[in-house]
Amino acid sequence: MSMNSKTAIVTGITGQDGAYLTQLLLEKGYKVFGTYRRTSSVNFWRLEEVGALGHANLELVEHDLTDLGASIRLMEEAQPDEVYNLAAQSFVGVSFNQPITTAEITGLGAVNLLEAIRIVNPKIRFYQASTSEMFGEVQQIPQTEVTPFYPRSPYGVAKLYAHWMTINYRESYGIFGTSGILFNHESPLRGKEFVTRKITDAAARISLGMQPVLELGNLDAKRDWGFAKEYVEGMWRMLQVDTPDTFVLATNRTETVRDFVSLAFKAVDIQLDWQGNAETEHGIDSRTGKTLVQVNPRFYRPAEVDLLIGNPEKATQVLGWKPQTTLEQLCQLMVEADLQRVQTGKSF
Ligand code: NDP
Ligand code: GDR
Repeated sequence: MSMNSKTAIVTGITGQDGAYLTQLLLEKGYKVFGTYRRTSSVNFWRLEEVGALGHANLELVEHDLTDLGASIRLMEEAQPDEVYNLAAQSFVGVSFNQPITTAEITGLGAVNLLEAIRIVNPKIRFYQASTSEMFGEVQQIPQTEVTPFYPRSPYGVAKLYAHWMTINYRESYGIFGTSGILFNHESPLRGKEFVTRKITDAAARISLGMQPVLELGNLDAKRDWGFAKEYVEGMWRMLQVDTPDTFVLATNRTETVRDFVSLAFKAVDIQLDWQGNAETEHGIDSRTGKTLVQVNPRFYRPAEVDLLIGNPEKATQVLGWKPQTTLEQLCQLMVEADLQRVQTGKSF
């Protein structure tokens, strides 16, 4: 017997958040239509990792966010109560080289779904995956739901457009459009191009003698990093309250990329000493004197977001949501997962 007869669409089901949210919704008894885009080889390893692949209540549907007709048919076919729009060209670095694609997927893609909802059934509740990247250049800290936006990348600009369109559909058509402004959230399911997972994977490989050195870009960037599994719970809670709104999810703690590197190496018993600065900076193994981390300007971005730190007080008060996992615990669990993967020859 199902505990819940609700149906949800999750776009971007092959991504980090898509996997955790699907796991959560299935546990709650939802029927889930998970959308993925066609690729030459399937990409369901995260769904497999969370035990969702093959679940009787999970239907995988091929869908590209840039196709309005497909979005309308998706709503008609699934008849969902809730839509979680997690699909995006989500990598900030790439958005500088692919600004148009990013605008089409990350910006207009959300509007395709909103239009489909407006046409098929305006009662469908919609969650938009907004981002702390919309704050960009620091205007005030900690950032909250009322902090002015100043995005610093084509990704941030595209997300800001989708964010405002969600609010506009809420105000214009009474659609339950909610936007979660989520600060960075990480996990062992994070893609390896993002900095935390790049670091934990490298720490594991370096400690096992399988990689000589880790190359990174800006070590001074400060981020507010939380645990993804807790953040998808916040997304779900946002659609269970009576009124659509905007919520920040964050930990209210910020650390530099350099700090995260030190934590990850500590998790494999390597103490790093930092020497040099800017492009010459490098992290040295305090026992052997070997350089294990170095800066490569190839990973710098044309414009950077220097400092993010969010205040999740509204989410705590209205949704009862609070982050639980510390950065130390998060880093430790990511490093452990990567050590295990590397030792068992898994490449994801
Ligand atoms: P991922 O990069 O892990 O996942 C993105 C998903 O979008 C993937 O499933 C990807 O498919 C899919 N996708 C990309 N392009 C298209 C397209 N044209 N049509 C359909 N699907 C597409 O991101 P996360 O899970 O980390 O993040 C989820 C969402 O939350 C994203 O929108 C992200 O921008 C946003 N966000 C993330 C934060 C974070 O810290 N993780 C913080 C704030 C916001 P494929 O696997 O085929 O590439
Ligand atoms: P971000 O995440 O841009 O915050 O976007 P990312 O992990 O890519 O970068 C975080 C910070 O680390 C610096 N950095 C590097 N980044 C990467 N990827 N690779 C490097 O080698 C490297 N060296 C230093 C970056 O310059 C940056 O300052 C993520 C994504 O999940 C978005 O989709 C989401 O919206 C935001 O988080 C919140």
